Amino acid sequence: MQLDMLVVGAGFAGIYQLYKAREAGMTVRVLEAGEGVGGTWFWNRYPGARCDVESLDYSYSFCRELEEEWEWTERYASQSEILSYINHVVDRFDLRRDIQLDTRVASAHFDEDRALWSVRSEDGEHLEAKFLVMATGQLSVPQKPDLHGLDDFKGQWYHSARWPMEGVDFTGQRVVLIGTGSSGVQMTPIIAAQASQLTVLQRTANFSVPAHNMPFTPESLKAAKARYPERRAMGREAITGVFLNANTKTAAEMTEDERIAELEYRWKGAGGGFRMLRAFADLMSNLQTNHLVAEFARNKIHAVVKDPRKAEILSPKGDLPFGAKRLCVDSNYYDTFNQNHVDIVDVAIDPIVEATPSGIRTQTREFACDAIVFATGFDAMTGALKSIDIRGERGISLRDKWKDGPTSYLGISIAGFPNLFVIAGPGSPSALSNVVHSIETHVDWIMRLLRTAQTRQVRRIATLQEAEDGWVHRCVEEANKTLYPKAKSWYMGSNMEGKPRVFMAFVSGVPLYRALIEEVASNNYQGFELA
Ligand code: N01
Repeated sequence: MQLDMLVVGAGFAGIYQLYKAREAGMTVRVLEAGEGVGGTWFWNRYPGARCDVESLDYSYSFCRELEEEWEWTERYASQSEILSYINHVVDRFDLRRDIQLDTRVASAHFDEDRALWSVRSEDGEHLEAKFLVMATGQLSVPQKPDLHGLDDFKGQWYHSARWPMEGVDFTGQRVVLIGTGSSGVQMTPIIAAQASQLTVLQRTANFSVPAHNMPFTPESLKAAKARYPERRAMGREAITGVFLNANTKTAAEMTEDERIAELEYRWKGAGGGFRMLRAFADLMSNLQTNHLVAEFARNKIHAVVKDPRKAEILSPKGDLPFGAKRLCVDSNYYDTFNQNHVDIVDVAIDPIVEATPSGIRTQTREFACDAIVFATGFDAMTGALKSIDIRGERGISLRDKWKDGPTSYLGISIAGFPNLFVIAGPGSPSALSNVVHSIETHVDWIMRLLRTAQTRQVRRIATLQEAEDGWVHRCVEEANKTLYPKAKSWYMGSNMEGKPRVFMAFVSGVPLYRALIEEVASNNYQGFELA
């Protein structure tokens, strides 16, 4: 079957891409590995899973009626509510008929003579399309430590991103949880409420800030919706695509009292969450300013966690800049460790050795348990794209091309891979932004490019190598102006052994990024060859 466009992935990105391509009169099909739509929100069903970007922002902005009719119940929606929302969107716009579930793409090869992408599923189905859009997500391939002895473990083990559909009841169980990123931080209080014993194994303490989640009342939701267009417009002009009331002053421009007041306001009064990252204009570029915020956050941990031993383990070390590893946003995370049956263990100093039939063994201790939970994250940014055998011009393989780290032009296209586009991929601000906003930006931009191509009867849209080199250089340059590369984070590939260490996102924010991609478009798609 030959289509105008094939889209891989039916999460937020693939669904919007389908909507826009169909609107443009294209024949489209979305191939999705899962048995339902939703991407991240389909797979990540662990206890306590919810978004840490406010739902009024972490939602599509393309349809005013959709914004009006959907009733978010909480400031930060739960996984199940977001999944219901995505399903609602799919049905409301009659998108389901072009989404093929249970279909994992194995390969995608570019046929140069016919300028067509030839795509095969793991089941052997073959499809062809003029354009291939990878909407495979940044955090979709789970990574689990290769733990010796796990097969002999007599209890059950789970990964946060492959949680059983029917849920897990930990009532009365002894649970060992490995990992203290966003997933681990969110599930800790919920598992603690059920388990008889919860031991959290932490390799690196990260910063977590209070979410201050709360239900909407009919009045508060109505009031927020009345200002929706303004809210969206302010989001578009904000560095992360969400308006967080950024302080435009550097720390040095404020007095000590003003600095503390600003931090307290953001921790509590302003509503918590990512607002902390906007506390000072130079927070992510000036180590001295960053230390102030890190110290403030460490003091907060010590104020909440009564046991000084636990508080010390939970406090991030001085070499981790605040926010350089993705900030966690929590509800009662630190307070959970005040319960006697919840403990934290520093496995950086006492490394995990193996699983045993009865639990987990570190170098010096053994933790007997009934269940092991891996909240150990993902092969981020590149994992999903590299899991598919993608071959472009002259049979060049994406896996080979990206062996030293991902390269792209504008985070959207890749030299040597004509007519292929990536939504919210490496080299774009997506990982550091409200990803739904970034997705809409990408899809809208791609669709304009495709309309131009159609008008000019272009069959092949190719990225020039020098344009890609320039973009990669620009991304590195922008990252080096900040403190982000100082952390061992998934942004850098440092969460996985053997993965190249490269900062994988465009760090300088959504408005600058949008200006740059607009400039490319208005300069006759500079950096592309339209043939
Ligand atoms: O994964 P992570 P995540 N032995 O990579 C540890 C998004 N998200 O699933 O820091 C011991 O952040 C690892 O230790 P270290 C969000 O963008 C969003 O939590 O590498 N420990 C770390 O503590 C987020 O950033 C939401 O030293 C090991 C943890 O496992 C991203 O997804 C919710 C280990 C992994 O943390 C990923 O979050 C959830 C090992 N061998 C996720 N290997 C919301 O919207 C890894 N670790 C709220």
